[in-house]
Amino acid sequence: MPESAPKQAPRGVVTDNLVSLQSFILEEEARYPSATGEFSWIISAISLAAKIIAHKVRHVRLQNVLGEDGITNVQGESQLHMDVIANEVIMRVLGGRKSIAVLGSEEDEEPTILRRGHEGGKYCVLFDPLDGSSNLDTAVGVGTIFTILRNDPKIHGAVETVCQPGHQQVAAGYVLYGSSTVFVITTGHGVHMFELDAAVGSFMLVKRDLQMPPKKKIYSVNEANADGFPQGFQDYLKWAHTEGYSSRYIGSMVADVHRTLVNGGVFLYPPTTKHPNGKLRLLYEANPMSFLVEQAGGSSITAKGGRTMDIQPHELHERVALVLGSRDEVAAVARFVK
Ligand code: AHM
Ligand code: MG
Repeated sequence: MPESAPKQAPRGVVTDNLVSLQSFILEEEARYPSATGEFSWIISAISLAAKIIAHKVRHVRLQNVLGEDGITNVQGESQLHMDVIANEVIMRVLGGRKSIAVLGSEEDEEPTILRRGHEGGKYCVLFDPLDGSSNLDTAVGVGTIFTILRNDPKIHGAVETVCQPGHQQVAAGYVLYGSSTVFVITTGHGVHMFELDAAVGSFMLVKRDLQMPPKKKIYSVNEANADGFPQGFQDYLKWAHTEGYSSRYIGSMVADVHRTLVNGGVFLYPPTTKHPNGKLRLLYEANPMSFLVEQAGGSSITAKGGRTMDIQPHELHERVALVLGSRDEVAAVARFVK
């Protein structure tokens, strides 16, 4: 038999040692000699919450937690049992971390101050505990989105504290409870992906420094709303139809953005008749996803064409119309919406 060339691992697949999320974050922190380890405690809390939520999501029927809770949240949307459970899990797990100053959730009207700066509160964590939860009854992928901000001890109000533009994020990520459970994170040094090994109980590194393709003819949008989109978005879609684009839309942001991050393409939630300012929330949906996409080589703009992460927020639940994805695809949309 002729000697064949050694088999190459597929591009992007990690071939080095097994690394857990915990050790990866400790490694990252070691870049900063002054780091105290408090940040890695927060990530470890988020990963613990994610494991608990992943377990719940996988047993929603057996545990009889599908359906509505009978409560309407601040967005005017009825909360599902799983929204409430996921929120409580994250609140309880993060509540014990001594460096967290403020927690803010999609499910709660106001951010909660846990401790002030002089009591050791260094960071704020904002999150959407279970995005896309209305898809749970059809077993579609759902997710948790989070962002970590610094706490400025000079600012006293909780809302003012968390209303920071996206470019100030310290870290951001999401957990996708899909056919596998993946944890995707950036601390501003690339995007890294971990997969939950449920038997071991750890998120393990599967892709270091994920870079998204600069172009891919896929758009992801709720096209049924197209008649209510501003003209530029309608023109973009007409153009994309003539250019041979494919359409992929799950209706669960974490799943749609994850596909866009891995395969390339563009994800859009433009202004609609029902949501003239867009539907997605700036602080805990759009900004964390924009940070990840930019770190993976893509870009993220608003319906007005500016960088999403440069918007100065004014309230916790502020909405924004959003376009994010592969660099060239976002640029193609920008040509029409300007
Ligand atoms: P939610 O936070 O109430 O779950 O809503 C956000 C979800 C996103 O996951 C998804 O991108 C979007 O709503 C889908 O909206 P639509 O059904 O209007 O297309
Ligand atoms: Mg949401």
